[in-house]
Amino acid sequence: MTGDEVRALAGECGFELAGVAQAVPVAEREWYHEWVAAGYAGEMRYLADRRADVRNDPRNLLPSARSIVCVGKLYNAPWPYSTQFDSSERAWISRYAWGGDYHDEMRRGLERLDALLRQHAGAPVESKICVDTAPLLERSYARMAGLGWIGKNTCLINQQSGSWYFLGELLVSLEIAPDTPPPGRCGTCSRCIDACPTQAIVPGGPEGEQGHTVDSRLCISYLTIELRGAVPEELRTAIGGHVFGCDICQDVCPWNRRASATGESAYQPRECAPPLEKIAALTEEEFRAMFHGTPVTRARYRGFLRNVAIAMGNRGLPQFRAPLEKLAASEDPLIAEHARWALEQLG
Ligand code: B12
Ligand code: SF4
Ligand code: SF4
Repeated sequence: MTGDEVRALAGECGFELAGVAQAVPVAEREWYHEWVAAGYAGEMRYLADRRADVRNDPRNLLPSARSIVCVGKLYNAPWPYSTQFDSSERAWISRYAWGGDYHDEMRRGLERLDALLRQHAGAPVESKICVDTAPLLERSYARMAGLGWIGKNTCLINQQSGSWYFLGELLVSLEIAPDTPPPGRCGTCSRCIDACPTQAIVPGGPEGEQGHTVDSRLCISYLTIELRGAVPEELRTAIGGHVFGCDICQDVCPWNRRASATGESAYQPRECAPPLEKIAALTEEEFRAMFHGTPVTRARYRGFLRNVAIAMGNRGLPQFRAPLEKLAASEDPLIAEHARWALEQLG
């Protein structure tokens, strides 16, 4: 079977990008451990526990694996970039979370691809599907499979269509000719580094101090999605109106200027900039109903209200005083403390 045949089958399953990498360790696996040792994973324990070593070799996930079919699913929608958006009354949700949760949708597509590959191979095949949560260096294998290069913002960027892609993999026991990784095309550009509000893109990477990496502890995406406790005070102002995730380092990337957009119903956006007063008043049930089936639920109710309080403090409108006073009276000390901080910002 050839890479082109795999790409044709992946296209039938709705994946815009596909390629093949060998199921062997990648050279930069060492860097992953240095990244964790430097503390850059913050409190994301799933990156640092026993699963860290599983990442060294994809055969730890499927011992018979010979090839990794890597796919990319475009999620961009023809709505504005956060850097073009200006409304003090509204919050901002990052692009990947505007529609339904991608994990289930990607898995369904990969199950179809698995079935097609089996038919095509005409022989018994062992396989394993991975999407995001598996201990696999997804960006590394996607690069090896020719899907794109790793930008200074650490995202996988495709030369033709940008970086608004979810990644997924099908580990298979089939031997398929691997694709070739493309060259890096960032050149002397440093827009993402300059635009990051928290200076989270720091020197480092498999190529040493000349390269770039993300210190999650500073990244708004981590602070608003993954961090469960208090957001360090010195970082709160830079979060601006973000209440879930951040896209600034991709919004400013020249390779996303002409990024393609998806027309598929499963990835259609529902909500990108909800009014802050509305989301500050949500009960837990209303929060679940509003964001049901979207990635936003990952922040959990209390984390979300913590983020909303920060965003209100940063937007600074006088009409936020009353809703913030309500949040400051919350029984949850996390929400109450962030709301008190926000009230101080209103002056
Ligand atoms: C933990 C995690 C995060 C953390 C840490 C991010 C980070 N940059 O490391 C936080 C919470 C901050 C985060 C944020 C986001 N994430 Co995230 N995240 C992950 C997760 C679960 C693990 C990533 C990881 O291992 N990080 C550790 C570092 C060391 O690894 P890495 O960045 O993957 O880098 C490896 C390679 O790229 C390679 N490499 C790095 N630099 C270079 C340079 C060269 C020259 C070469 C050759 C190789 C190379 O070496 C590294 C391994 O040692 C992956 C899913 C997965 N299983 O991989 C999704 C994933 C990376 N996230 C994804 C997305 C969409 C996001 C956000 C856009 C979400 C948002 N809007 O808020 C942001 C983007 C922020 C950013 N600039 O990275 C997508 C990325 C898609 C893409 N096009 O790249 C992934 C792949 C999920 C998926 N299945 O689609 N994420
Ligand atoms: S996602 Fe936002 S905070 Fe994180 S590195 Fe990119 S610009 Fe910086
Ligand atoms: S903004 Fe520039 S440096 Fe950053 S990823 Fe895009 S091309 Fe590379």
